[in-house]
Amino acid sequence: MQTVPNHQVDNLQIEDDRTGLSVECLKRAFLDNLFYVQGKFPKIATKNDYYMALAYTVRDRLLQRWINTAVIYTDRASRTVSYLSAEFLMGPHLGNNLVNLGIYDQVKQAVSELGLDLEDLLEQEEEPGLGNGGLGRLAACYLDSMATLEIPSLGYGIRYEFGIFDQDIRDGWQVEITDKWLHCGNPWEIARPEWAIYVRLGGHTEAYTDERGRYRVRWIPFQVIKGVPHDTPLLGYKTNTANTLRLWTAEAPESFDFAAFNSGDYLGAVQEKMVSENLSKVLYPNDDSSQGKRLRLAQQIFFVSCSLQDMIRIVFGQNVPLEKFHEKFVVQLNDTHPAIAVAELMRLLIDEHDMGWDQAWSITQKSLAYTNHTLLPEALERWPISLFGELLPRHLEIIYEINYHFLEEVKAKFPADSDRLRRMSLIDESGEKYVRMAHLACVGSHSINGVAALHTKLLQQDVLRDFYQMYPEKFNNKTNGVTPRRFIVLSNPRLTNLISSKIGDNWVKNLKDLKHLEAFVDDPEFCSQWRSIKSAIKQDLVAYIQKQNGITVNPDSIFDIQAKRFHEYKRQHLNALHIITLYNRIKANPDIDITPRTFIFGGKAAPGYYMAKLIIKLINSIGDVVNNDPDVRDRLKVVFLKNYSVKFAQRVYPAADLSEQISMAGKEASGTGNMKFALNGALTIGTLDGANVEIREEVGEENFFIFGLTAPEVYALKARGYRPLDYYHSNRELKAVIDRIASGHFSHGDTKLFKPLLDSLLYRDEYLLFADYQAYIDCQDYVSQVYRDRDRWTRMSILNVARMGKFSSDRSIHDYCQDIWNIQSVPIELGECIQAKE
Ligand code: CBF
Repeated sequence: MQTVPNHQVDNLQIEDDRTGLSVECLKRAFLDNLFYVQGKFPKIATKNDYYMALAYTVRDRLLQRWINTAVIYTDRASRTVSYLSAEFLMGPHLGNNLVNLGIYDQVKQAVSELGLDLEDLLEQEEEPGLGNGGLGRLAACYLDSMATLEIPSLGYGIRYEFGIFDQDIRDGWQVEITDKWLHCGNPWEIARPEWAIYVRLGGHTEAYTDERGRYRVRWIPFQVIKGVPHDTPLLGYKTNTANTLRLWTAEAPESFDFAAFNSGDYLGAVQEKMVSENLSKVLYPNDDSSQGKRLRLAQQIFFVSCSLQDMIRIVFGQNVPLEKFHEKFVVQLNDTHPAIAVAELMRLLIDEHDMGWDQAWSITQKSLAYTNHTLLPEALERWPISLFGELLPRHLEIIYEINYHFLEEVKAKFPADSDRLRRMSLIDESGEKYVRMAHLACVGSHSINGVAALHTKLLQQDVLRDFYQMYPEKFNNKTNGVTPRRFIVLSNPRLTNLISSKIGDNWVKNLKDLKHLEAFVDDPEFCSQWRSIKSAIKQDLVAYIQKQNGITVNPDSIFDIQAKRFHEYKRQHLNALHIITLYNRIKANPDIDITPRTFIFGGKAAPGYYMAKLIIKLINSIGDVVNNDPDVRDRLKVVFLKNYSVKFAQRVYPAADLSEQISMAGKEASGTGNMKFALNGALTIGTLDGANVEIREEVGEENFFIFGLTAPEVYALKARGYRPLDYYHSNRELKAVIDRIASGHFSHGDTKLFKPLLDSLLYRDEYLLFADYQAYIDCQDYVSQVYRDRDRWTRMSILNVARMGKFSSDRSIHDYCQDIWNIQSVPIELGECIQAKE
């Protein structure tokens, strides 16, 4: 029997080059990886070679923990969370792993002694942009927290070859460029072709009677796709737990290639391969909208089927009877993208594993739980029946049967209510027929949660009201959270050090401990240190902006930042109306006393979302005029930072004075950027939407700039009949702003360019910008006034940070564990012998 040594021999500490953490050992390991993995030596090594050598050095240290974790989970057949998500926006791995391993400083010293700069190497990493925004980033925060809380978990998703597009700005317009995150290789993952899984698509079904005389259905597919898992270890913060992110790549099964090759159809075989590989080629770049595309449905069944089959393989591997699937796994569905899991798990249990309907249904419901992330009707996924049946004929039959049983239940609970049956059915029959994925998820899960208190309430009252009345016990709220490791410790080391110097570093794992900072809010020295840190970080951003955009920014101005996806409901254009209001005031009175501001924007628009792209163009056009108008005299600057990403976000959040969270109330499910800004000491200007409501409750209303209509007021105004033109005619400043845009002032005299945007505001204004305009401007004037009182602002900033403890993703995960998953932590000890099979 072979054993892996635990490096402790007769009290003599021997450092293994793959596991040791001292500076000397890290240096040796780094050079070893440079030679033997990259095949390079310093004289000819590129920056990427050095990055790769360092990444492998760090990965080796993860592997030690990963393997220990896997051994213990396997031995104990631990209950496990499977987090199914079409998106994981992980951000760069290297820095986060250094933080979680607790070796940031040693590595910095090691590479510096080798003549390299750690920041430079960190910059080198191409981040895996396998998500659009909030939903994918939330999944990544949750994986970090699960590992930190020592919760056995597997993240399952798709290894898109092309993640979210890179954004360039040309002549003020967004231009999309293909993301090539894999072009230099990915040192963090390990492919596991031996665990490949096959997924069927298309074709037809046949009924038959089995040898025991039972009615059965067989699915004869048109196409089979092979899913190959690629595993990435995810280490918790200062724990030995390293969980797994398992992403699937689509390939053509060889047997299919052979058939075509043998028949001499070489091109046909290659074509087959390309069609198969298409499935994991590209991430759909749409946030908050569903387009009913065949490829997207194929992607969903692909990763869901691979993942469920993989779980069944694990169940069998650990000698757990399949009847206990729900005891071994709880499967969290991250929005409706994986909702096909309801039908697929039923199919696997019934058709492939011979289980009866009732037992399969009970296991399915007990295993699955559904998180809803949006109230936008256009984002609720529905698939045309024709498309669905063509791609997934067997699943459609199963859904019809689930629907039959479900509607019987509804009839029993609400007799003689045919309208309710129509509303709740899994099939929308109001026109062309559709499968409603949110309904499928609700019926097939034992838990349904929203992502902020207001969002959950609105789900219960509106979007999922019928389901709430049917199954009130399934509904619960789980307010989102963010990981303090990436979003303070890694991205804001200066603030981290200051905080830890006062209250110790327990807060990194127990974010509520930040409340101890309140004791220092009246300490002038602490306040001055707080201010100096913000100011130094702002200086760094000033330099970055100068380099990136060639714009000179005043570091003492208010850094007023809106960084998020571009969408009309998020109202970046309301922010633009404020900029023009200030600009108009300066033009009318050039000597007016205005608190200097730098307006910073970042974010991508879905490539097909014309209005969002026009808003980007408007902001850049305003910048061109305002930044170059001598009357403005550097009091206002408008900066659009291109290509918003996790890496970029880490640079921007710490530098913000003011965080813009100004969506129309009732539209933003939660938001998580709002949490990251506030954790870094920015004050928020926001509506009572999503998690803003809870942030304000926590930090205190006197430390939060609130404005605008509430969700009930929004509904009431719309119900009364909203007329944006009335606001335009009756508000002098608003009219001047709109007229200035319409005059072509920001478009070189072109009066047509922004007309579609202006028309949509003047004649529809679906997101009530005009109704909220005056409240927003008044609130912004108040912000400018408060900012001039530096002591007051600093105090508010400290209190914001001190009171943000609730918004750690550790708290969210703790709540999921208690209320939905019923799962306990499994601590991992290092140094246990790993025994090879005899
Ligand atoms: O819950 C995470 C985030 O998800 C979204 O980004 C989404 O894609 N539906 C929402 O728009 C956010 O409000 C939410 O924070």
